[in-house]
Amino acid sequence: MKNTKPKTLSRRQLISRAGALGGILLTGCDSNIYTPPTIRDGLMGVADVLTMASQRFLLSNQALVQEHDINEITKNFPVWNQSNPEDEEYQRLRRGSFAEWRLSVEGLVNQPISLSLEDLKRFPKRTQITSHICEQGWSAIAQWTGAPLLKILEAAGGVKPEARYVVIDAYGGWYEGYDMFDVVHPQTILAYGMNGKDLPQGNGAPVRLRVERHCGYKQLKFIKSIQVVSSMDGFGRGTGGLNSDFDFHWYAGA
Ligand SMILES: Nc1nc2c(c(=O)[nH]1)N[C@H]1C(S)=C(S)[C@@H](COP(=O)(O)O)O[C@H]1N2
Ligand SMILES: [Mo]
Repeated sequence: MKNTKPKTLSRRQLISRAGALGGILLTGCDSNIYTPPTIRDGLMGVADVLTMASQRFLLSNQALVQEHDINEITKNFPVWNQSNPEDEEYQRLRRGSFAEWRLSVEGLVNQPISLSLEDLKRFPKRTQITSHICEQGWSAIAQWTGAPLLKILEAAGGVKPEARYVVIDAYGGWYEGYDMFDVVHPQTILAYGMNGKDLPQGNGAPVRLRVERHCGYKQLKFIKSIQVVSSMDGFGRGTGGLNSDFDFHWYAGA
């Protein structure tokens, strides 16, 4: 993985370089607009800046969900639905303690990457204690530790201008689609830790998604790959997720 320092641009610079940009995306941005790590002097990808600036704008109005106290953590957090996908590849990786697990990040990113569990653990970490609310009538609180999804897309060189959704595939056949509001949300993490330990098998080892404004079924377990796409057409019924295909709402956030 490349490790490049983010640089900042003033709003004036950004506007002058992205001349065609209407005012709306910049409303609310201050002078420290973050630009993706692929952008360096003289190699300004206006499209990247636009995309990231608009993501920052999206981000600026997003509230965090409530985080709980460590003493509110639920003892015996349930293992729900799939607990150990039968998928042959998954079983092979599990026997090897996921040392050979690789997360591919592809589609509409500038530089597709493949990350091991160790790579993922080297990203800036976020730990959060949140409520998991299953649409099937239960809820529980746990502490999750992982890498922000936004940081992973940045490591893949940022997304292309036409990027609109992230589709995540899981071992065992589940998949889900997420829009950029959720993707860039600071509490959206690829979690490899739960309650201070490695993510247990039944709760999605080696890595699951936490997308905290959503119900249980969007908290995808046993993650296999990440794909950035411009449209959800062609996925299931075109609404973006196995559960959406079962008539759960694609967006059922709080
Ligand atoms: N791959 C995969 N992800 C999944 C599921 C699943 O069966 N397979 N179930 C979903 C549902 S409906 C819920 S409530 C949570 C359950 O997570 P848990 O087993 O950690 O309680 O995972 C979600 N993610
Ligand atoms: Mo659920």
